[in-house]
Amino acid sequence: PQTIFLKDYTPFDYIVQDVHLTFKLAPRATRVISRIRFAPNPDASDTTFFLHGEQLDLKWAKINGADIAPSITPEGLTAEVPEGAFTFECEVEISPETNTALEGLYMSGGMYCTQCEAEGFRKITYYPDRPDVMSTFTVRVEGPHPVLLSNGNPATSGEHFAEWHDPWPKPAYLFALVAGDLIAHPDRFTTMSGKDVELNIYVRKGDENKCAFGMEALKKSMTWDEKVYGREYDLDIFNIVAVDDFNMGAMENKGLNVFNSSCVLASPETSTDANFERIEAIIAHEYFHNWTGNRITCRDWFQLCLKEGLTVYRDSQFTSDMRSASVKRISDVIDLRGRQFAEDGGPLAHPVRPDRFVEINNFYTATVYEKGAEVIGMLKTLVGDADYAKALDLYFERHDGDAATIEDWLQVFEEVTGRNLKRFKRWYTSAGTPQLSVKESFKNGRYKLTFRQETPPTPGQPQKKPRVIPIALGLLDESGAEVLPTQILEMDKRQKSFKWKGLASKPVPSILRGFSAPVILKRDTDDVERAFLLAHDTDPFNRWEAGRELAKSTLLNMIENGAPPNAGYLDGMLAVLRDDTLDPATRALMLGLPSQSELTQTLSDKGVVPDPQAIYEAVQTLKLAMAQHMQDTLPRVYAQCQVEGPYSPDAEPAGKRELAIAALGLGSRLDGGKAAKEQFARADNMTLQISALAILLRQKVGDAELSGFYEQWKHDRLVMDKWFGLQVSAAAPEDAAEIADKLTQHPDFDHKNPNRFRATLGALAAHHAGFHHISGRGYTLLADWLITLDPINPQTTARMCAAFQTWKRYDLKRQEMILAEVDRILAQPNLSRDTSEMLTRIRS
Ligand code: HT7
Ligand code: ZN
Repeated sequence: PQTIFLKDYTPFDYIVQDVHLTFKLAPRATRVISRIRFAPNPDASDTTFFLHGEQLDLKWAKINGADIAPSITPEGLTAEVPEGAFTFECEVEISPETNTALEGLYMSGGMYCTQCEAEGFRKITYYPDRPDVMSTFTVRVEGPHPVLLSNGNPATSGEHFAEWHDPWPKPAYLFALVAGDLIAHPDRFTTMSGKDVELNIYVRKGDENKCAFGMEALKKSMTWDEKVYGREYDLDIFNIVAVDDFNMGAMENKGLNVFNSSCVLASPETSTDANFERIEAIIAHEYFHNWTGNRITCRDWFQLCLKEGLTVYRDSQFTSDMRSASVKRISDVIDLRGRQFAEDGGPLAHPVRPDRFVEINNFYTATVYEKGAEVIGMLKTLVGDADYAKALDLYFERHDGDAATIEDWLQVFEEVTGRNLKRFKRWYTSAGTPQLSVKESFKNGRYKLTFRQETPPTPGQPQKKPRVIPIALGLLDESGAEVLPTQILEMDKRQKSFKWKGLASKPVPSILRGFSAPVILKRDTDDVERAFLLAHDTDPFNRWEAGRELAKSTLLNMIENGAPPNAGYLDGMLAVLRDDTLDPATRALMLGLPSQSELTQTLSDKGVVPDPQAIYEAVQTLKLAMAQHMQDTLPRVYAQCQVEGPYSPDAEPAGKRELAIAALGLGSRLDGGKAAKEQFARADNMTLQISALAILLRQKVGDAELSGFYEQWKHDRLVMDKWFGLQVSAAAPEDAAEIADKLTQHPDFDHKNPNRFRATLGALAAHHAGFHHISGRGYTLLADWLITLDPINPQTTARMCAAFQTWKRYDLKRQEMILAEVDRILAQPNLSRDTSEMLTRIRS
């Protein structure tokens, strides 16, 4: 397979002036008729007329009304064209019903829908399917379906047809079409300039009572983007459609966002608090793309972080404003360390802006998205809020309608601030997580901190240059009072010292407040200082971080030295549990332990080969010790956190439920699940119901509740995904693969549905001790299913291959077992480009 390089970028030889498409829908024989006006691109050096096109059955093609006989390859079409402007027309036939890859035009639950990012439009018709080719689209959809949708504003419609016109030039990856027997949940929004916009969430019959929350989230997002970024919506209508079969979360097609139904449908009975929060964030994310992604798009797919990093950053600002900023920050960092650090530290490491790819779908990664957002957060920290706002205004003004690059993005910051961002740019071009070590000294009232940065080699990048790291720092005195409020240190060299004088005593530093940079902080410290920061730090993130570090050091000591749980940690957590000045959500986060895969990473960074079973057992032992230590307080906290009145997914009641559930989970280790059974029996919302069920399954006392849950919810696809996933994630390590295996034989298991596949096999891959159980059954089962799925859905298969990326951390036996499975998959005939690229990189 061919590798595409950033350095080889050249513009397309033609400009697309406008596009007219007609779709005559039929499940196995949809006809797509296109009329596209091209003109030579004055910026191009060549005049080859090549249009992408894959799996299309070409019926005829014309240029300026005359038949042509283009040459066709599996990748596209080449034709002789006249000089100057011309009109290209063609008709192709495609088969949506048999399109199981869920890319291009496909069918899901009887409806037609599309997914064109990144390169799916070429499966719909012949076209220059690249993001820098932008054009207006007029689309006619013909079919017997009550709802016929496309991008832009509705034009004419009649019996069995509808026409849409999108006045905003867009790349083909933002094209969308939906047709089906759908129900609208309608609403309206008045924009800041007084424009009235029609809003709809379209769903399958039966789901109409699950749209209200998503609609509120959409309106909040529209208001927020006006207030915070000055961005107004720009069409007469904004439609969202829920689809059951979808490879990712959602897609920001212009004026017609398509959502995985799990990311938009919500009701108290069927969705958890976490589901509600995620839905709100994803609706915001896709809506925010209207400016960061759609109005300003990417020149090429190497610039993906330009839209994704910025939009993730914007959606995290939104969630911080709607909910608790510190809780959001802590949750984001947990996620970043769990997913992105693992990627950055292994064979799949790549820069935030990659410089090569085989299959672009493999680069929708935590590095591009989440680290891409962190880079923007750092930029804002360095330049300050006011200059960030000015730079964004300039970015929108200068690049509206453009297909832009990271260079364009950094240029506006350079112009607004007068800074040279050459060194900062390394965050975009260099892979790997920097390790930031720090040494301190104190003498005669003078305090010095010396930082040193080192980034380990990553594939293709053996040497790393130093980057600009903003370090948010505060200093506390021995009483816990802040002697230096937060300030930003700019670490722009490999090694740099910062000094303060006139201090009465040696301060305790609070470094990297708010996790001001995505680095691994390495500091010789002890549990006494961690406990001090846990008790006193004024920065909520670092207070949580101190507790986390304490938990880690306790667990590592248990794992490596067989030590008992650390009494200081248990006391610290008891104090947290009792601390009514801390909001419940923060307390719940503080009581959480580092994930087993995070502990694995820490151990392997220290050169210790991790034993997944030993890690699992240490975590269980510590949780039991916590329960015993907190025995008297847990029931009181549980009782205090009961929420009265009707269910609300807002942050405050959700935080209370979270703490109640944490208390219940610990308490159940002592009461054999009695209180959890009671909660399950009286639960009137999914958060309480499924959390109780999870606790019971972990205690192996939940068989009756599990069957009751199935009977109650077997009609609901999204709740059944939870039922599948939970049984695997709550299993003991030795049972996880067997339970997953059995579930794949359940009549409700459908491997073609990505949600169900991920719920079951994704849960196995995420069950650290279960997946890495020494029997190797987890590896084999996952590989079997990846082999089955690859010919059906390469994108979802390839994404799940990432489960194998950490193989180098483990002992030789596990390494051999993993590699044997990787090789078994690689040996399959006709393996997709997606899966083969992922596994080849993982193996390297
Ligand atoms: N921009 C979208 C990314 C995407 C995608 C979504 C659904 C299915 C396949 C996809 N490939 C790429 C989603 C987003 O980041 O908002
Ligand atoms: Zn996005």
